[in-house]
Amino acid sequence: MTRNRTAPQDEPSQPVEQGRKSLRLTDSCRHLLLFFACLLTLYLPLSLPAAPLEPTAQHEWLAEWVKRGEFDAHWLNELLAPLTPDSKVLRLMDSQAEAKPYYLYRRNFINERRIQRGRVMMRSNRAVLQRIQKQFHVPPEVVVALWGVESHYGQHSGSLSVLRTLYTLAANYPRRAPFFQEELRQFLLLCLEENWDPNELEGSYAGAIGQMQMMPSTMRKYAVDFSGDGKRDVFNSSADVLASIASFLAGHQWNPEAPMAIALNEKINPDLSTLKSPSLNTMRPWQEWQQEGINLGSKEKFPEANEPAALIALEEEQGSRYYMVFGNFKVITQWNRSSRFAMVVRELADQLRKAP
Ligand SMILES: [Ca+2]
Repeated sequence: MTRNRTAPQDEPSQPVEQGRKSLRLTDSCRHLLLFFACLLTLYLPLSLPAAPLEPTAQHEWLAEWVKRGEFDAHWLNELLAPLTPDSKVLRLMDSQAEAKPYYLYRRNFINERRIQRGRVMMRSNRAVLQRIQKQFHVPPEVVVALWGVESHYGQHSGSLSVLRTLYTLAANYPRRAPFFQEELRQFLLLCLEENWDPNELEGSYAGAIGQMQMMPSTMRKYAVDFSGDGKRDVFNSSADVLASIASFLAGHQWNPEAPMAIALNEKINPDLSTLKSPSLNTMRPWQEWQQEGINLGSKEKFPEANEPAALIALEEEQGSRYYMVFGNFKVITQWNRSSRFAMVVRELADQLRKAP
């Protein structure tokens, strides 16, 4: 009964086996069933689906893409009309982890398993990482750390349909709809350019794709073919994945001479809690911090006088821990806005650099 009510009326809604059984029904039974079906139609009008509107007619933004000549209306409608919103995606978007204190957040990423596998990956990709470093001027351990944090080195790249996820968020998540509408557009353009089947690709609940979990717009801009086969295969080729990460970092002005972050020793510094930067957008040249008495202790890599710097605090079990963070730290926050994210990338990279 439920099946009949939700199925379009002009289509056979019975699975094959049930269909076979119905062949044995007598004519009078069939008429009786038809009668009851008509009654249901009369008394339960609200439960019947409205005639489905074509997506390009339903959503102005889709119509606009067609008007601009970016997509064929028929192609879009065929792709999008069968999709239903994915409630799991909406639930996950709304339940995004409240900002956990750093020491709890870190546990998900900095653990023996991820460090050991990262070291194996550093070794098994050594040659390609050297070529990448030569071309993009970014350190291998940072590239591999981002790969490790994003997908455990390609082991977990998400298993949700990218198309359905992005359409769900573009059409049913008002808080960030314009953002996801643009990501859906970029995804569809990518599919056309790369000859990908939009229905085939899987990704995260936010629509991030590939082993480095880039959003489609970022991927379209920064992904590269480094294996030389002419395809940006961010799903299977570790050379393409690693070079794409490096291409992003280089594109955001990674400075190979500068540090990312340096933890501050409170015993040799002024009261750090009063000096904290309001945000990473208010970085000041390192020399201004020096003039305020900030002491980095003895470190291998000192920043240049004009290196942009900010003072941040992350929560440890014993209380706040303070760091001077520099331009490269901000580059990582262009990948993911969270300072905690940038700091786990830096910690994992440190562990990988020390690799035996
Ligand atoms: Ca390739």
